[in-house]
Amino acid sequence: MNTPSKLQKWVDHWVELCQPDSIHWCDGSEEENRMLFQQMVNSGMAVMLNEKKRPGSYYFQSDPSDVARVEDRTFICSAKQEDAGPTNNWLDPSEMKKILTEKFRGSMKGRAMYIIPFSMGPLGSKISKIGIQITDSPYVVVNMRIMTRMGKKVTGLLGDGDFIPCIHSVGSPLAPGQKDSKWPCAPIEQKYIAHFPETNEIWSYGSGYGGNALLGKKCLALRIASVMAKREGWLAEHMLIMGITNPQGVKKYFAAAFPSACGKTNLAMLIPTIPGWKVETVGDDIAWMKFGDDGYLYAINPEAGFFGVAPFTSMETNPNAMLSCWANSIFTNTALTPDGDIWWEGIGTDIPEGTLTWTNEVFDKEKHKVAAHPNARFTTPANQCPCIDKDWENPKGVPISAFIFGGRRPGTVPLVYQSFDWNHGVFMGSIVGSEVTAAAIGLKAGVRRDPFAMLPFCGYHMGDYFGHWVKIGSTAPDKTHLPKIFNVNWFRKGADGKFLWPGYGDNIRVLKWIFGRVEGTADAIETPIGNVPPKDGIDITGLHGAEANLDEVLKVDKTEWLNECELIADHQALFGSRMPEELKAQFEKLKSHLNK
Ligand code: TSX
Ligand code: MN
Repeated sequence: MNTPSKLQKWVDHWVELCQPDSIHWCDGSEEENRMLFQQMVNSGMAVMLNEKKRPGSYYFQSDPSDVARVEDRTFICSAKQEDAGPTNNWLDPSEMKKILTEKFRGSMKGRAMYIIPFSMGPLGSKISKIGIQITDSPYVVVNMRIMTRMGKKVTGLLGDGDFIPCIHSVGSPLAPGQKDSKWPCAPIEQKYIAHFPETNEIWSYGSGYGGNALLGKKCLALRIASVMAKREGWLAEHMLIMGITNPQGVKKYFAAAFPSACGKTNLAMLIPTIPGWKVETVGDDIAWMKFGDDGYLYAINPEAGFFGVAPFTSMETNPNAMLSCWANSIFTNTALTPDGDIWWEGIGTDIPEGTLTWTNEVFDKEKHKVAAHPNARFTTPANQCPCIDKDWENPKGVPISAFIFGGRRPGTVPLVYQSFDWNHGVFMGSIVGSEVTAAAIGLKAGVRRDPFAMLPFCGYHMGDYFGHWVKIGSTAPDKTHLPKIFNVNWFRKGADGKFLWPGYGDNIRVLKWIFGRVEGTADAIETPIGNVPPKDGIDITGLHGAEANLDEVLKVDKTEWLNECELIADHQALFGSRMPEELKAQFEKLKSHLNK
């Protein structure tokens, strides 16, 4: 085969620097996949799960120091620091490349280098992007095979065209004869997840876990893509995409952004509790959106799998996720049962005697708080999801009718409200956040803002990001076809500290009102913060006792919102002169509504 020259030159450079023992061009085949798993089983990195319980599936335990994304070690290396903004770590690009070149020098000694051609988005879609990841981790290869379209079919499509270069090493070279560790990685202070937004490059060193290492996901599809999207006039967002069909058979698509721990994957795969309604999944994490020729905004899911948090996923909370990972899946940092299956807290069954914890000890409830790490993950192919949407791989994407924002707010924020207009909706997205307890984050308790759920994932200044959203609204080809914007809060609590809303499948009742608003059939009441449903606007048939809570969960309390405004003022100040005038004006309008 004639290897494309741009690609070959780039690979040659990294081979010379990293000095791997061997080079493997990934073709994405079954045989290659089997060979890699076999190799990892032989080395002790992987455990093959029981073929009868979990066919084609494997279990991994990471190093205890390498269990999550490392935000402190994640950098946006734009030429100017102010372009990275106050919420990103920054280092001068040439400075970063100098540091990392020395880290990568000889970093793959004793290991194989894998070259992974991958497409984010359906092959050949105009919205898709091709990346090439170099890595020395076979675990990364098998995960990328599930999470992206990977291998020979991508190389063929690429030709000598442009690709987004992604270089990755676990940063743990082997001396001759040195025995490998089970999960090689570098110490925390030597990890670097570096993005070069002006040249579309990703350099990741020292971690083998999730978003640090599977570079197509957070690094490419969000941080780099967000910058490309701003340059090119589209949107790369941290959003699920769901199809929703009413009993008359009318179907709409919604995209929704939530900070972590709000149950985004659960919402993407929701099973409605009102008869006749159907929810189908296009994606659970990332949406890339462009205007179509008809003036509607079309979304694709750039991923091909789900990399979901395992704990508290069960047949009760998310049967579709449980059924997705029945086979051909990878489990990382869950617990391992004696009969060769996986287990985690909240899976819905008692922990079997003799289960191994994620730290590979026999579980002892006196000694271990949990058996699975709270950030344990399943990696599973999207096409195994029972509720996958028939258009989930449509290269055109699906037309989005509504954006939904939300967070975990025990007070102040009603169950659902709609923005007055586009810019007001952008303002709503910009103030998204979850209330956290001091213990949870080791910091000040209170509302932790995560605008558009993009704070850890935006590759440029968040003030400019808000400006980009304003511009998408003002330059839309047909403003009447823009998605309507909503905010939801499943987590409001009563004076007794109990959740006021049942959540989960009953969230369809809220989605039904949103559906009706988009269709122009549902009523709303204007409040200072936006349009809320009238009490009879939320269908609570079959929900006993819910009527009593409905007033409280829908309530907009002026005093609470005036307090909220003080927090919003601090939040807006963070973005300084890059805060768009349009959003400052929205804030003034909110305060004047509340003071009327
Ligand atoms: O995912 C959640 N969703 C969205 C579902 C489509 N969770 C779990 C969040 C952590 C990942 C929820 N938790 C939701 C929710 O809508 N709501 C709640 C809060 C809640 C928890 C338990 C109950 C009710 C609400 N149970 C009973 O009242 C019996
Ligand atoms: Mn995410």
